[in-house]
Amino acid sequence: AAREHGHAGEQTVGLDAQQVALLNEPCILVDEHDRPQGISSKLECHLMKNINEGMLHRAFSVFLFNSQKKLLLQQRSFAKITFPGCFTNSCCSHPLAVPSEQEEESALGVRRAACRRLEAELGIDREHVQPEDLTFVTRVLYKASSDGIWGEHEVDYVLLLCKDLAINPNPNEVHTCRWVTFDGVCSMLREAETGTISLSPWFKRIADSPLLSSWWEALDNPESVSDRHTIHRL
Ligand code: DMA
Ligand code: MN
Repeated sequence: AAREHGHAGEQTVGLDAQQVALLNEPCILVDEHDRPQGISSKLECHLMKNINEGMLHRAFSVFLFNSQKKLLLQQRSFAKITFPGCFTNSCCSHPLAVPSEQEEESALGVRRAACRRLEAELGIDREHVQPEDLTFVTRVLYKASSDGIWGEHEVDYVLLLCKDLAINPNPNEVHTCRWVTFDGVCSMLREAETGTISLSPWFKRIADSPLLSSWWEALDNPESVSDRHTIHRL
C-alpha cells in the first residue's frame, strides 16, 4: 500500500532521508516528442524497472557561465540516489507537474523550475536569477542506468545562464563546485577515461558532442544557437 500511494518502498532502505523525501515529487511524463503523457512520482520515473518499459520524463540542465566564460560544474553529493559523486553541469532537476511549471509557452515552466532548483542546490537567491535570465537552447533525450535499480530516461531542456552569481551550495545536493574553461572540461573527459573521476552520463554525452562547444562559442548571443525544435538523441 505504501508504494501505491507513491511513498518510498523497500528500494529506499538505507538511502538519505532528505533525498528519499524528494522521491514523492510529481514529475511530467512525456513521449519521445516531449508531448505530455501524464504524471508519475520521481521515484517511479527513476526506477530502471519502469524505464525499461519505456517510461520517460521531462527534465532540465542549466549551464551557468560567468563573465569570464567559465562554466560552473558541480560534483553531485554522495547522498544523491542517482549518480552520486559524479561531476556534472551547474544544476539539473525536473519541472514538477504543477501548473506554473507545466507552462509550455517559451519553456516558461522549465525555466521557473530551474530558478527554484538554482536556489535549492546552489543557494542562488531568487532575486538574482529569474526565468528571463535563462535561454532555452535545445533538448536532448538520453537513457542511462546508475546502479541497475535506479537510472534516468529524460527529455532534458538545456538552459544557458550567463551571469555573475554568488553561490552557496547545499551539501545535501552538492559535494563540491568548480569553475572551468573549455580546456578544463576536455581534461576532465580524459580523467574520466582513466577512472580518476566520474562524470554524469548526460554531461559526458553533451560534452563529447559538438553541442557544448557551439554554446560556449555563442555566449555573447545565446539566442543565435537556440534550436527549440530538435530533440537530440545522445
Ligand atoms: C535530474 O537531475 C535531471 C537531469 C538532467 C539528470 P537530478 O538527479 O540532479 O535531479 P534532482 O536534483 O531533482 O534530484
Ligand atoms: Mn530524471
